[in-house]
Amino acid sequence: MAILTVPTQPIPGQKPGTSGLRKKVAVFRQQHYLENFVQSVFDTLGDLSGKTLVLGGDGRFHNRTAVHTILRMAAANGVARVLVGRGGLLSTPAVSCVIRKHEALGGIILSASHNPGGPDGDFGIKYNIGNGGPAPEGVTETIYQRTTTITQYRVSDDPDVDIDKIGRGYMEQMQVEVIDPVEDYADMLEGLFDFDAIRKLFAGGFRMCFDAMSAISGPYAQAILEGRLGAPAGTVINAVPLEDFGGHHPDPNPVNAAQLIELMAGSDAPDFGAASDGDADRNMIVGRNFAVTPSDSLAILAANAQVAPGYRGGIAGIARSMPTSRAADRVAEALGVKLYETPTGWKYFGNLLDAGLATLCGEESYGTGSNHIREKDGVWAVLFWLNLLAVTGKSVQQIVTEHWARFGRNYYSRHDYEAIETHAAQVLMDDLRIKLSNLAGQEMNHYTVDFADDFSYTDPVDGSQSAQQGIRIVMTDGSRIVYRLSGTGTEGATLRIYLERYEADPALHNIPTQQALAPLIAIADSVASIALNTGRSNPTVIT
Ligand code: VG1
Ligand code: CO
Repeated sequence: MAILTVPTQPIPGQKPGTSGLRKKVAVFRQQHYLENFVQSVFDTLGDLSGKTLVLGGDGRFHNRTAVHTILRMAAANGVARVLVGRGGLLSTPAVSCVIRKHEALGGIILSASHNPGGPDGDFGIKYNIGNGGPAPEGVTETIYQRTTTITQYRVSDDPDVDIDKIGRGYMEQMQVEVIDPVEDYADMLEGLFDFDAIRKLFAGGFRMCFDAMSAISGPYAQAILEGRLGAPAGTVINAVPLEDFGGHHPDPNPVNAAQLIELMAGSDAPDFGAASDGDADRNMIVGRNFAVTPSDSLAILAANAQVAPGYRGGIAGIARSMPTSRAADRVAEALGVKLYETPTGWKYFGNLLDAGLATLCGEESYGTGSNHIREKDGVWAVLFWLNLLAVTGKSVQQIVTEHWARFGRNYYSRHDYEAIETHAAQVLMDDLRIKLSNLAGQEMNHYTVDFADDFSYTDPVDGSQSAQQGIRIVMTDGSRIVYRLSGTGTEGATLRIYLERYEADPALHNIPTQQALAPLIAIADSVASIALNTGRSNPTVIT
């Protein structure tokens, strides 16, 4: 059949953010919008003959349409083979796994991750490179530049391959292989964790609740927890992926996963609770009436990594995003390994993992992962915790409080001001930048500012630099306030304020978090004149 060349024009604003290009569904449905971006990806990749790509998404509204469009374009652009998840579905960590296992050139992920979905919600697209991880800034910038000069795209008019049936079909010369979305991924996890120990745990009556939030982690969690590990049916709730996530916000934090938090606080609470986001790369860990702070989770997994067969040989290093608490730093020190501090976004971990410098990585935004793939991985983190619970026989709360007793506690919270006016947010950040140089040495609320700066990062592997990655005010006792603007939102701007205070004394480890951080919260408010600049007196989300 025919390969058509369709004339088009650049569409402004196709610049990928923290994690790919995210826009309202209505924007993606504009004529040529998706096509322009996809063609720009293909043009950036160059000669695609003989190459394999992986394709799948989190099943949100527009996923299926986009999968078919991309297949038609891939066929017209000379791609040799595409591995597509059945139904067009693949979680973000599964794409990473499949790229690596099948040595693909890269993959395209259709997801706006933790953003809401549905016809009025968000859609997104992201390109991952051959190591399985998000394209680094150099690549996304080239793709973006291409979107500003594009004049045409190529598309085949061959009939669609049935993506709901495992098997092979052809479009033009391109082979389309429809794969089981779960199998490769589940096999990989089985090699990392002590499935026998976890199976025994469940057989002994241990109860858990995994809230898939009507998103793509459902089929994975069911196949692994209820299938391979023998957890009772019903362990996974909201297990069926829905195009609009049931109208919920598929972001696993105590605010959005309220159903799970309520269950875990009840008198009949299971032993263990967990939740994952839209594309299954985030995780929230909850004990009985006890939510684990993601920064603590990273530190705890690092401190106990040897319980899992995949990490028995020890870890080479730990990497965390700058705003993530320094709990992991203390573990790295105790283990005698290096701690890397990167800008926000998983793409910055790729080089560290590839070079063998870091084994575990984490972000405060409910993201944890390791060198097993190049994305953060929600189900992986849950299995790591299950492995830890199975081996120690302790409760979640006991594990966390014992960790604090040994290393001290990093009280931690993030305050988000969502959908504020873009200009106001920019003014706030600009004002802060101007103030920075005068802050060192100032005393505020019994704290003394040690230094204040705008975080910039030089990648230790390839020397690439990233500036303006978050304004931080660091106190002489190590407490920190960090300000950044979100790079994943689709409405106005979102200001994130990250707050951290270290407390060594176990007698002081049970203060409610917001209370423990109150003096820092007050400083953060006054230094940035939040109310004045944003017109808001309170954050919209506190994690
Ligand atoms: C947020 C988080 C960041 C995470 C990113 C993608 O970015 O802060 O830690 O890597 O989302 O996660 P931002 O720029 O909005 O702060 V996901 O699960 O949405 O791919
Ligand atoms: Co996600």
